[in-house]
Amino acid sequence: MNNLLVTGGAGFIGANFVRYVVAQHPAVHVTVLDKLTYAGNRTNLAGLPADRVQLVVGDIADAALVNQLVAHTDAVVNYAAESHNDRSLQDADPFIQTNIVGTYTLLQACRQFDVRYHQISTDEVYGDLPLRQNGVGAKFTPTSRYQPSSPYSASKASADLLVQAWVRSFGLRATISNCSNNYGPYQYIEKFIPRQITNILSGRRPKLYGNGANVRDWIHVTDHARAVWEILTRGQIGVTYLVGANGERSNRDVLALILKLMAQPADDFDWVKDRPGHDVRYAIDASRLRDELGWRPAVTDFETGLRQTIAWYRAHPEWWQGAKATVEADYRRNGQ
Ligand code: NAD
Ligand code: TDX
Repeated sequence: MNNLLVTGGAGFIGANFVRYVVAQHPAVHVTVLDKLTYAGNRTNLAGLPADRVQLVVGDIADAALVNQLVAHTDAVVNYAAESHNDRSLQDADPFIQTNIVGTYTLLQACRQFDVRYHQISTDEVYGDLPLRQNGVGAKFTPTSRYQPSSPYSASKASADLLVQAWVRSFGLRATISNCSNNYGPYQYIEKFIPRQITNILSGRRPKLYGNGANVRDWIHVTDHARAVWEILTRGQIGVTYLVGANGERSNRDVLALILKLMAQPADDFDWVKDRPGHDVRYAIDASRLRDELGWRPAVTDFETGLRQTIAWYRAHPEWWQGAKATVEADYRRNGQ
């Protein structure tokens, strides 16, 4: 596996994966195919050696371009997606086009050239879980039922089903990983954690949806990157791996920690309109990944990971300041 095609590699999780591969696997050359949408940023790949990483700006739904690139690669890892639930509620079109038609285009190319394929997916395809009662609650497993709630998660679920069908009907050598919420450097500032950090850094008040009780299962993005590498190189074809690090926290608790770490008063935030159809709780059972591939998260202390993430946004104002006013104006129009 010397030549990798990483689609969406100029986005948050994809860029962290590319950085991981360059640092840990010196024999591998990475071609990034990225459309550079509002969420893609070529500076996410800045400083990487030009002889190891090449960025091709283009669309995963462009069959001619995709075929040309896939013909010369050993494996494709597909991170490219429209990734934000709130946007999908405003306009689902790009989600259908990129997440479904784009995935289909990649699958057809990998089928034609017999190339190994890995689909990056989300725990959101399984819908949500009720809040824990007295600390007890179910988790998603690889056999959980698909019941997505939003246009975004429905488009990701659709893509997963296409991958499963291409494995079964055409013998495509593919795997899928469904990961929980990622945090870390290079995450676009529309997302919960970087939005609150950059709100504080720019003199705005953090915003909490609904009653803040919704639970997300946080994993550091570098642990996700290592999990994907293990699955890509040692995973069983046709199998789905769930990726998570036992990081369940309510949004209220995450915000409280951000406020504490940034030395702000505990009540210095606004309650805003809830997200329609807001998933209540996600939780991942990653036993298969742990037992079969021996994966373990390295960042097990959320407070340490969050402190480092805050430090990164503080140290890189030039990375986020240009987009901040527009992102917040869009949210304000929506009552959020
Ligand atoms: P992101 O929005 O930060 O990055 C997405 C990248 O894909 C951007 O660089 C964008 O330019 C690119 N892209 C979009 N449409 C494209 C197209 N048609 N052709 C080529 N490139 C295109 O998203 P992210 O948070 O890094 O998520 C990456 C993947 O991981 C997505 O598939 C997402 O569903 C999945 N995922 C995300 C999380 C999370 O917590 N963020 C959790 C689980 C799974
Ligand atoms: O300002 C906010 N206030 C707030 O309370 C924002 C932006 C979000 N929230 C809440 C909504 C969610 O309960 O925080 C939680 C996290 O929100 P997002 O960052 O939008 O993430 P989520 O909807 O959970 O989806 C994320 O994880 C799964 C990624 O964006 C998806 O791409 C991934 O599939």
